[in-house]
Amino acid sequence: MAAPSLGVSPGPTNGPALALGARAVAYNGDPAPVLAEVPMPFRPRYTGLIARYRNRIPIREGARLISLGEGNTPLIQLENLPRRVAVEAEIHVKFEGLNPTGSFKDRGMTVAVTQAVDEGATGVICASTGNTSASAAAYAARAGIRAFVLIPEGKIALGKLAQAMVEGAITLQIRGNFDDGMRIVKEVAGEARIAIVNSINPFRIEGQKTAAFEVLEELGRAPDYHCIPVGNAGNITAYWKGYSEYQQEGIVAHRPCMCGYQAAGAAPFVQGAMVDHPETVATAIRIGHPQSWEQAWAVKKESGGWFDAISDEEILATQRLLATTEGIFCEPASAASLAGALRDLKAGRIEAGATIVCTLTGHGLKDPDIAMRHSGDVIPVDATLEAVRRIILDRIG
Ligand code: AN7
Repeated sequence: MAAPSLGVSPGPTNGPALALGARAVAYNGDPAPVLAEVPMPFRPRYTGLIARYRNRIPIREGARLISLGEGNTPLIQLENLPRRVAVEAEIHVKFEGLNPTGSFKDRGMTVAVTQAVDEGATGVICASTGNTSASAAAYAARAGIRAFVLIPEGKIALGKLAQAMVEGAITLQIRGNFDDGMRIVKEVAGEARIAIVNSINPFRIEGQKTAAFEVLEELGRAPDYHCIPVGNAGNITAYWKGYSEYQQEGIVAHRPCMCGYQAAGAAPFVQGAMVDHPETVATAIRIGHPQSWEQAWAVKKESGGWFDAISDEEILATQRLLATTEGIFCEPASAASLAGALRDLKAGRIEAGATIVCTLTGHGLKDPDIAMRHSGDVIPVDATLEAVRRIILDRIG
């Protein structure tokens, strides 16, 4: 029997599965090669964090897992940026923008929605500055249940709004801010078989703690400092739970010092009191009444860490710096973690030589408008070789 003709000449290897250094095994009608004898580039399929951490997440055995392959995000060591700003430290960023819907919320949402479906809920509801609603909408769609999301009037990144709408969530834009929405969600949720999937849902925290597991597994130890943006303070609470579990089980010896950074106009943890009219360009963390208030103070105390405020200018400058020096595009709220780390390194509050992990909570593509407002302009040019060549040569000499 002749090999089927695909219109290409048969190469030394046939098919991508054998392409990685396997010796030529022409598959031209001869009996199939014995697979075990061929070095195979296969690996186990990654199917999301509940499957990965099955015995560490309190989901009933046999429950239907609602997953989009979340988690397993890269921990990227910064190579150029520390030198550029003259700080001496080993800085890694945990790029949570590479989750399925583009933010860390997916880690919590897979667990919260799995649990909700297992309990027989026919819908989920949340208040959101954007990312939670995008994630809730996606996981509800995956589960085949309804999502209701309450978002603030204006002040939501377009990408996040698009996600919620395209993913079929019933999207309510309330005349108020996130804190107003959160209050209403808590009141209304009791009236239907509908689960709240904000981070006050403990299953959200159970999912989000896995990011700390991944950091510890890849570094082989705890970082000295973990820097993280803080809005409702669910995520800082979750990381601390993850770090604490691995330490209590003796998998690692230490836990990091936790440093939480808020936008200056929305910084209740820095002021030590709730803020009634939060304002910041980082709309994700435009939150004045954090839901995990007590928990976050406990994290600060137990870890020996601190909270600090970052101005909008510093947030945007750091977002740009990270993008231009390392090619990593995070959303404004995420840049608060790195901005804080850099400032505290320069001030000596974090010692030179420290190992630091910064969580980049969301992807820059969520909110391109704001980032583009502060980047260079496009250059209009005639469609001629000479015009284009001149511009290139002017810039690379
Ligand atoms: C990119 O989506 O609260 O301190 O409603 O989207 O755990 O609240 C988003 C929060 C940081 C703060 N970075 O995390 C919501 C919402 C990004 C975020 C935070 C959020 P928490």
